[in-house]
Amino acid sequence: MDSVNDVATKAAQVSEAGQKHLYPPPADLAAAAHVKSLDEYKAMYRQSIDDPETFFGNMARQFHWEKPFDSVGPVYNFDLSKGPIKIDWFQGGKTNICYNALDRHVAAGHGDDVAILWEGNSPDEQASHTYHDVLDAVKKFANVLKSKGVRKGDTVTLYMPMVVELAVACLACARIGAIHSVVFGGFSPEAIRGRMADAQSKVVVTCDAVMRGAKPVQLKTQVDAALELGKDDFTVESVVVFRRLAGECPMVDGRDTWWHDEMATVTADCECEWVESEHPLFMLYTSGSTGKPKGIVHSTAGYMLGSWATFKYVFDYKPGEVYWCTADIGWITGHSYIVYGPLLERATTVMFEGVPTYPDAGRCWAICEKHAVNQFYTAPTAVRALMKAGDDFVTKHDRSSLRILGSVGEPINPEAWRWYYSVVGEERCPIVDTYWQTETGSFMITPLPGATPLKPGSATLPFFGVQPVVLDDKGVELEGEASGFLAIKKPWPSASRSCYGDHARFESVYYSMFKGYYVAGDGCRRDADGYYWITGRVDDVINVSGHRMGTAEVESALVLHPACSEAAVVGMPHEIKGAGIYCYVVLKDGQVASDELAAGLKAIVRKEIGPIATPDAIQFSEGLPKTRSGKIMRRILRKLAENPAIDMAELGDISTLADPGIVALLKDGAMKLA
Ligand code: 6R9
Repeated sequence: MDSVNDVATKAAQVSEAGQKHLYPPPADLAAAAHVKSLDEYKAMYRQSIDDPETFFGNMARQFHWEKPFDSVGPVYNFDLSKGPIKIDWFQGGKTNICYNALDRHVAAGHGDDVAILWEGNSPDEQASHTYHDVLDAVKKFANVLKSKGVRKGDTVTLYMPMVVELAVACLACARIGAIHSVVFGGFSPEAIRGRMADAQSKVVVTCDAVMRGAKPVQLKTQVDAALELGKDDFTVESVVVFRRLAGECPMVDGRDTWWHDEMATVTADCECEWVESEHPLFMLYTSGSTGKPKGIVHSTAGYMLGSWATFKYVFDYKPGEVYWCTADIGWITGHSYIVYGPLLERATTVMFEGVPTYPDAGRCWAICEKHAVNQFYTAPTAVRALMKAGDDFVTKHDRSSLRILGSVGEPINPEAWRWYYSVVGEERCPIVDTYWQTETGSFMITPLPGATPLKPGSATLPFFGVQPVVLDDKGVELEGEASGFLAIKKPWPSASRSCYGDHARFESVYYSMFKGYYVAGDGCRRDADGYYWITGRVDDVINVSGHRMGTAEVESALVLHPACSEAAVVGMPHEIKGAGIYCYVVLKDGQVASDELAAGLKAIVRKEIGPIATPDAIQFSEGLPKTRSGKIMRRILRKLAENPAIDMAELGDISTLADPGIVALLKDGAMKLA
């Protein structure tokens, strides 16, 4: 864990760079926005905190409740010393999120509105799916799941690319009260196996293969390998395979069936299963600073409220607009802001199968032009990569439909912010820099485009119902301008409820550091205007291209290599990815460092976790900087990876190391590598 001093230094750098200008909301946009001024935001925010019963109660009543809730809540305990952590919203209610995302709109006469605009990897492949079409497919697939024995409360693993069928499968699970666990399509068989062993799902939905840019990606063979690896840990009875490419695809008799064959045997009649407000909707695995990824569990009603409200207000969505989030549904951003949030608001949501650089770096802007996209939401890493490709790729496409731009995944550096704002958005479109996490389910700190003056690099102010605080090293709340740990004081509707099958872990990771608070794992600074500046993770999590990578996971993979005795992994600055993965490796006796060995170590990480975890640098070293009690001093490794030329004096106190001499050796090695 970083100290508050580290956070303060980072905070000073971040805000100094971005705070010079204030960007007020464009007047015409504000005049027509859902929230039209900072004062209006402040009044709504106040009510959301002082009277959640009325504020969230009114919002929630626009949904269909099979059984109305008795009270809004929240009933909660954030204080471990007072018993188990518990969060409970909309008690006594029964509803179904699939019904609210689809049936409700069709019943109201909007069945012909476009729900999903799918854009294929190749620019000449696209499809438009109405609410009616999606509902029909969801009912059928829900029947397929039922025919495979899936019942309320069962888990279903989805390992799929960005095809409409992935959204259909999620909603079909929700329809029957099953819990979906989407595993990102880039994860390795080992990573799939771990997630499946934890979730114990009997049914897996996957796809034969998909093209990503010019590259085919095999999915079914990865699933097969995962099932083989995990055959002693779990039993999978059915694998349903969606056919995307026409190539060879091995199928196991009695276990594997084709999506299209299954869909041909079922009817499109399928009633919703009405579930309690707190019924788990899905789990999604995310990396932490220790141990294996944890299955973050989200509830039905609270998540429904949170994903919908944030979508509507932050993207200022109006009927008929076309909204596009470039994330993959394998991450939380895709869950909340491609599938649930937009569909609950009856939006048209674009789903893109390909990559932003195929066939060229103008693809995103070509899609914006083709579908007349109004809201475009992406990650700083993509902005930086596209910025590098040059302005011509942007300016040759018509972007006049764009109204609002969004950013998520990591702090956006002011340079990328300004390019996004002036070149992509022609200084016309507010940028909503949305700070949130897998665990929070929906936006926590974010501007409202018609209300909040922007400061490049700041996620600005809390969303309705969110009470952020800045804590010092001892967990004391700091007032006014302050730097420290970002924590949340009261529950918001879409807060995660548990780690799947391990509530004790949930409590210890998020609620044990400071009693009475949810601790996010990020450092932040609050400025004199009350704006929040996120400074990045304060734990052993690296944010690579906006994706969370636990250093412990990468280390566990490295030590599986027969030549590796010990490894320590830290983040390093990376121009495009934001952070890269820097590995210090100590070899076993008799092993000799070489480029081949470095390549072998990289390969084992790819195999164990997936290509997103590929190390950017491997430094062989004699040893690691350890305290006398054997704890690795990562602070030193981080500083060296950041700047190999760093002055020894700037490394801080190294006198508590068992062997202070190791630091000079490490520095030497780092210089050679750089
Ligand atoms: C949604 C998502 C969460 C971590 C989070 C923080 C970083 C996300 C950010 C941001 C600064 C933003 N993060 N959005 N940092 N500004 N707008 O990314 O979820 O994958 O769980 O990552 O990402 O460090 O703690 P997840």
